Amino acid sequence: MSTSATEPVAAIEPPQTVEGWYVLHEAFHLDWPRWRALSTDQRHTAIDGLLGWLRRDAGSGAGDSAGDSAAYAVVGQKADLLFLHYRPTIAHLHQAQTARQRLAIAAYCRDAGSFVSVTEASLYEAGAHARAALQRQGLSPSDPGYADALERETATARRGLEQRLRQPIPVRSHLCWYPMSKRRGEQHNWYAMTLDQRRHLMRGHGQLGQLFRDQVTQVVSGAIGLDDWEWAVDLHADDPLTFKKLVTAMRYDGASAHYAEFGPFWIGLRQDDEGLRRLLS
Ligand code: 76R
Repeated sequence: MSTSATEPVAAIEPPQTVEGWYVLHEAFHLDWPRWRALSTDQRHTAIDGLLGWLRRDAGSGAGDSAGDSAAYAVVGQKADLLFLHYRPTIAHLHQAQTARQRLAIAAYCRDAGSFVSVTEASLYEAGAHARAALQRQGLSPSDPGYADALERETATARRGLEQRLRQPIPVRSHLCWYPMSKRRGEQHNWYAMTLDQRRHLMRGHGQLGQLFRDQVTQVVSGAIGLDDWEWAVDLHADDPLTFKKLVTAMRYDGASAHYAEFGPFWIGLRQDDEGLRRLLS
């Protein structure tokens, strides 16, 4: 019996993945009239508190302070400020969130949305090599111990990726982030394709992406089971036109053309301490 891309088949397997930092995007509107009504001193004290939180919480040291945090001014009316946090655990993200809620400036901020995810790389290629090696050894996916053997075969690839998934937030002046999911339609269902079919599409995706490697740093974080979309896509670039060019190119590529569903797009300008001071003073 032949199987089409839309028929569920027994051999459907999720890709193996490697995870790194947990990620929180959180956005806020500032209540400008009330904020401006504060005295200059009160405002400066509140800004110092905000900068202290970003710095204290943004150390890329070990233990509780491991990870990174960055602030962005949001362009458009979706929000005024966006904070991006990388942390070792969900509990650490929550810690950053509750510390922010206790800041003086929090009394002037209104929630404008959040997203929880974890940096992720899928092992489509390394997984395929590993499967082929196991097949040569006479192992089949139904054998006991297959999952462990697969894990061992991909160990080197995993170690390489684990480091890449725990980098600081890329220092580029512009951020474009959006949530996305893979389609589960009647005609096009990402989750009903075989691993090989998806690997083929992801190879094309990766090759296209590589053309933009110098201009954009892409951070994909997985959110299945964590939030309302399946991934967060973060693109960091110095020239915002690159976002339009890259996302347009992707729209014409098989993986996105047939299978991508998009949430709202957010554009932010990265703010250092001075930038935040200027913005809020
Ligand atoms: O990580 C790698 O370098 C390997 C190749 C690669 C993977 C596995 C890769 C490369 N991506 C991967 C996974 Mn991507 N990516 C997006 C979007 O707007 C759209 O149409 C889609 C949003 C963009 C713009 C983009 C850019 N990528 C993924 C996944 C997970 C899918 C899964 O596991 O099923 C998603 C949702 C996703 C979405 N991708 C690249 C880029 C760019 C620029 C690259 C090249 C990066 C580089 O080589 O440095």
